Formats: sequence, C-alpha cells, structure tokens
Amino acid sequence: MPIKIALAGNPNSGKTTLFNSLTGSSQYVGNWPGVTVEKKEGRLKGFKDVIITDLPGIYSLSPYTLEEVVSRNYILEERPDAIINLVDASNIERNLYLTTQVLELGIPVIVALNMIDLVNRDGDRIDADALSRALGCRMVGISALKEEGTETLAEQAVALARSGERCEKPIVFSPRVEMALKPLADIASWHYPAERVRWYSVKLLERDQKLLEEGKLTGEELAAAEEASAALEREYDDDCESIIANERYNFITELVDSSVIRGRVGMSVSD
Ligand code: GDP
Ligand code: K
Ligand code: MG
Repeated sequence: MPIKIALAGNPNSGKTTLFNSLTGSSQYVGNWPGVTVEKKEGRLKGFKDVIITDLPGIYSLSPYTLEEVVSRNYILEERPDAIINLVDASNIERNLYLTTQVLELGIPVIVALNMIDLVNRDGDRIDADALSRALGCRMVGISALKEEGTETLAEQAVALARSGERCEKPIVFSPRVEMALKPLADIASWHYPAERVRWYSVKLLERDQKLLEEGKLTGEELAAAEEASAALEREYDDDCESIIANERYNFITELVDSSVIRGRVGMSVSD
C-alpha cells in the first residue's frame, strides 16, 4: 500500500506551487467523483511509494461549499496517512483558522509555513517553536516558490506518515465550551474511532448537517446533543457555530500576539 499524504490549505496558500515542486512531472489530473472540482495527485519525487493529493482550497471544514465537502469527505473516507497543512505565513492569522480544525481530525498533521520569503522580506519574525508547542504539531518554514525547505518538509511528512504519530490536541476552547463538548464526546465515542471523537463532538455541537444526515445517532442521542447545543446557546445568547468560530479566532489572536513579531510595527510612527 502506498503512503497517502494530502495537501490542505486556504486558496492561494501556495498548494499548487508546492504540489508541482513535490511531484515534478509525475502528476495525474482528474475530477473528484460526481463533481467538477479538479483532483490532482502525483508521486512524491524521490519516493517510490508516496502519493500526494492536492485538496481543493478551503477556509474551513464546514459543510457549506463543494470544496469543503470534497476535502473533508476525502480526509474522513480515504484516511490519508498524514496531512500537510499549508499556511500562508504572511497571512498567518487568517490561515490558522483552518489549522485549528484540521488538528481535530485525528490524522497526523505537519504545518508548512509557506511564503517565508515574504515574512523575511517584511522583517517579521515567527517563533515557529512556540507555535508548534501551542498547536501540538510539527511545523516547517518553507518557500514553495523558491523551493526552499520543501525537501525537509517532504522528508518530515513521510516520516510522520510512517510513524502514524498523532498531534496533541491544542487547548483552543474555553472551559464552558469544553463542558458542552463532554457529553457529545461520550455519544461520539459509541459510533466513531477514538481518534475521531474530537472532530465529531465539535461537529455535533455545531449541528453539522452532513454529520446529522449520516444517521448514525439514535433519536435519544440526537436529543441529548441538541440539548447540549441549546443550553450553550442560551448562556451565550449566540448560535453554536458562531461560538465555536469566535473561540477559534480568540485562540489564534492570542497565539499570534505571542509568537509573531512584526518588523513593520515601527513604521507606523512616520505614516
Ligand atoms: P493555491 O491556490 O493554494 O494552489 O496557491 P498557488 O500555488 O496557486 O499560489 C498562489 C500564488 O502565491 C501564486 O502567485 C504563487 O506563485 C505564489 N506563491 C506560492 N508560494 C509562494 C512562496 O513561497 N513565496 C511567494 N513569494 N509566493 C508564493
Ligand atoms: K496571492
Ligand atoms: Mg491551487
């Protein structure tokens, strides 16, 4: 069985540039089953038995766009051995929103901080070790365009895929949200493998339509899940999807504040 590695990231994060650099000419392009979204796969240069899949560009793993559904179905059904989450490091705050979700899928993840050439050009500094510790996953700085760091990334991704080592769950949500997730995790653990319980409990809290349509839960479980969501919404006076999204953003804002130093900050004095 070949090793499968998926590339996931926002549109314009450099996925295709990286994909081309990693696979060279050994690519095949088709469509994802049933939809006209382009599917690109290729063999990793220098490795006989490693297949790279370029997933559609997405901002979130919610079920609203075709690209999101294709990406999450691929990840949940095909179970790649590892995910390379490509992050545009010059837009790190926006890009890490998807990262917090990818880390919940129960699949080994390595984050590639791409466009590091732009970060350096602007004199910004990213403390990749601090980010890596807070997110609980490996992290490599690269420039896909200049093909810098890409070999290291490929080697680390393959090693990660072979080891099957999963990331530690970052502490993203508040204690109150964690309390709401607890009964949902108990329900999810009856229906899904342990490593995927986190993903499904968050999706249950959000009343994710695609998940509810799967029909794995009993009526009683659905009612209990609904009550957990409704109770949280009463307390926050907001809907669960927004509550979860806000907590992801808060987590990322704090993380970026403490791990990214802007070289341009001093410029504002003169403009
Ligand atoms: P995708 O939408 O994720 O497939 O992104 P693309 O690979 O199409 O890249 C989007 C744009 O970013 C293109 O203009 C690339 O040339 C550029 N790009 C990709 N990687 C880098 C990088 O490491 N540094 C810089 N400066 N530009 C990059
Ligand atoms: K761009
Ligand atoms: Mg692309």
